This record gives sequence, structure tokens and C-alpha cells, in this order.
Amino acid sequence: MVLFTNFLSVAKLATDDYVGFTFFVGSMAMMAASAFFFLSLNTFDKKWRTSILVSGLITFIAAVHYFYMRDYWATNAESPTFFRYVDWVLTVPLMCVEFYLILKAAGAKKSLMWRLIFLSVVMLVTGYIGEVIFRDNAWFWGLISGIAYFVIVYDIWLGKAKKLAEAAGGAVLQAHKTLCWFVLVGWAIYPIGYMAGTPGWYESIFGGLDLDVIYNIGDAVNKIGFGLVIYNLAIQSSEK
Ligand SMILES: *C/C=C(C)/C=C/C=C(C)/C=C/C1=C(C)CCCC1(C)C
Repeated sequence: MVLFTNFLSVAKLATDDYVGFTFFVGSMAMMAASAFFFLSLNTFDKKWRTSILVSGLITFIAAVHYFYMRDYWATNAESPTFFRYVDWVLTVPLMCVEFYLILKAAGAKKSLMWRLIFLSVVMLVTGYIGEVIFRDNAWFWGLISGIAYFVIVYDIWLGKAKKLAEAAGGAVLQAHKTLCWFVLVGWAIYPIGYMAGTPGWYESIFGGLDLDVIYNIGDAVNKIGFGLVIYNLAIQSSEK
């Protein structure tokens, strides 16, 4: 009975609670996007199905975490930092897998995938250390995280991934380029949220912004956007 009433009780959401609001809208958007990707699965050639499946998994994992984060926020009025980073450490490596999957036909090796996954995990673990464990030195851990981020940007924009995309040409090259822009511009939203939410010399620049609202906007743009780029690529390549 306790379980039942707990399940039915929903914490109140204040009209000026933008964090709670974006958690709520975020969970719905991630759910809807997952349904969209999963249900479209059978309309594509076999070779694109894994990519679409991964797109759906990314938004689905995020949807589940958003339900928890919305609840955590509503109950404790505190950033759900732990759930946030668990979500990222599962979904960001999957985004790296997407790069590998679309470049596989052009000869991408697993080592490229593992390199991107490794860099993304370094980026996220150091970010977590700065946000939670050594907050007083958040700038330092943010810097290490930022370096890992820039190596990812370098790899996909100018490194091996770029050469493979050029070898593939056509719709794959186009999709690769769009994903590169997501990583350069869309992922840059996160360091802004980090600076808004941790102490440091940058406090006066981003002080008025809310870390969770910024992270939530970043997640919606990047997770759903990434999936749609892959979806578009699969449509274009399946028609021919
Ligand atoms: C779906 C979630 C995504 C795409 C999350 C991406 C997160 C980042 C690109 C985070 C980057 C960070 C830095 C570059 C420096 C400061 C610490 C982080 C972890 C916020």
C-alpha cells in the first residue's frame, strides 16, 4: 500500500521552477523520440538498423534518467548530479559508436571507436570529479575534461574519422559533417553549464544561469538532434 501511494503521489511543480519544467519536458521529448526511432526501425535497409537502434537507445536511456532526475529535483531541490553523469557515461559513448557505425562501410576500425569512447569517458569522469569531489578545483578538472573534449573534436573534424568520411562521400560525408557540428557547437553547451554551476574565476560571467537548465537544453538538442541526423542518413541511403 505504501508503495502504491508513493507511486501515485507526484511532487508539486512551481510555475517558476524552470529546472523542474525542463526535466519534465525533457523526459517527454526523450520518450517521444525513442518511440519514433524504435517504430521506424523496420522501414530501413538492414545495414542502417543498428544505427537507428542506437539512436533510440540513447534517447531511451536519457528518458529513464530524466524520470529519476525530475523526481530527485522535485523531492530534494538539489541537482541530480549522480544520475546526470550515469546518463552521460552511458549515452555519450553510444554517440561515439554512431560515428563508428556510419563510417564502418568506409573501413573504420574498432580502434577508432574505442579511442573516441575512451576520450569521452575521460571527459566525463574528470567533469564529475570537478563537479562533485574536488569542487574547489573545478577549473582544473574542467580543463582536463576540456582537453579530452578537444581531442574528440580534432579526431572527428580533422583526424582519421574525417578521412574515412571523405572516402565514403555522399550522404555519409554530409551526415558526418552535421554530427561534427553537433559536437563542436552542441556539446559546447555543457562546459557553459559546468561553469555556471561550479565555483571559479568564471563565476561572474555565467553566475546568473542555471546548470541544470543548460544541461537539459544541451541534452535535448544533442541526443534528439544526433538521432535525427542518423535517421535522415538512413532514409536517404535506403531509398536508393
Ligand atoms: C547526451 C549527453 C551529452 C552529449 C553530454 C555531453 C557532455 C559534455 C560534452 C561535457 C563536457 C564537459 C566539459 C568539456 C568540461 C567541463 C565538464 C563537462 C563534463 C561538463
